[in-house]
Amino acid sequence: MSTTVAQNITDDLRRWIVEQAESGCRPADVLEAMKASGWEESVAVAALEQTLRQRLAQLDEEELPPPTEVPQPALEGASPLVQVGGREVRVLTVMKLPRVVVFGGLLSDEECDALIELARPRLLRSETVDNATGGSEVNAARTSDGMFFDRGETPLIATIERRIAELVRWPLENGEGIQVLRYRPGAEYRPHHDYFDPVHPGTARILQRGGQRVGTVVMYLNTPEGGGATTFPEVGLEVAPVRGNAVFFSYDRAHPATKTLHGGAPVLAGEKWVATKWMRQGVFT
Ligand code: PD2
Ligand code: ZN
Repeated sequence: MSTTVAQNITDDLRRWIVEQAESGCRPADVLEAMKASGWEESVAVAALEQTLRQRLAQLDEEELPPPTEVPQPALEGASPLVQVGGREVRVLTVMKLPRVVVFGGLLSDEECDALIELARPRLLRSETVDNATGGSEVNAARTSDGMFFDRGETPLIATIERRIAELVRWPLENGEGIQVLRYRPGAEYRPHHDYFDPVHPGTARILQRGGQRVGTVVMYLNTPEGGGATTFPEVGLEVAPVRGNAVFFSYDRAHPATKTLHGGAPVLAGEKWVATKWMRQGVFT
């Protein structure tokens, strides 16, 4: 005959379990100690699991920086079409975490071609941020050529900037100048986050010009013959680069919990041209 004695998981027991775990004791050894002091195994296992899971969730919360406001496309309606600046843009894919929205037809073919021709004579080997100083450096992780337009530099640039600001409901003044990148066959942009990592010594200087980045729009200016998807490796998402389409993603804190790690997969054939608009928390100066 077996008797079941109700065994209560008290706050003291929870505290003891956390202490043991945090002093390096393995869960299996904590379990053995609990059994040795009279705990029924299934009750002890449940107490251990529940307590350690709660503690992990608590630590995660404590370590996350607070969320900030981010650009938000107007997707409240049932329609897969949004009207921006007199243009009908298609909503192709929507994801919550990471926050990703893929748009079809954000740019016309003529706008794509015009951007490429404006950028072409000004291309230089792309640089990435030098984490130590906040300056920029040539980097093997990004084997493309690129250039920046000033905000509002030409009527076409100004039109596209107004369209993006309306699409994602974020002030035009918070946008960095549009960057155009050209990838040749074999070129890629290895996975990275677009926000500036707060632990890097150079970040404070970068943040003086409008705070953190909170959103990105990558616009595809051509359709490469092979490869060149924008990838989100943590969630297995690949956005096909199709001329005129764009991928938007936002990150409400400078933290990997946003799951916005993303890259440009190697171009396998032909060239890939993109234009990127990054958005800051405040006015970009
Ligand atoms: O060209 C891309 O697909 C790509 C991928 C990752 C662009 C960027 N990041 C970027 O411009 O930040
Ligand atoms: Zn990026």
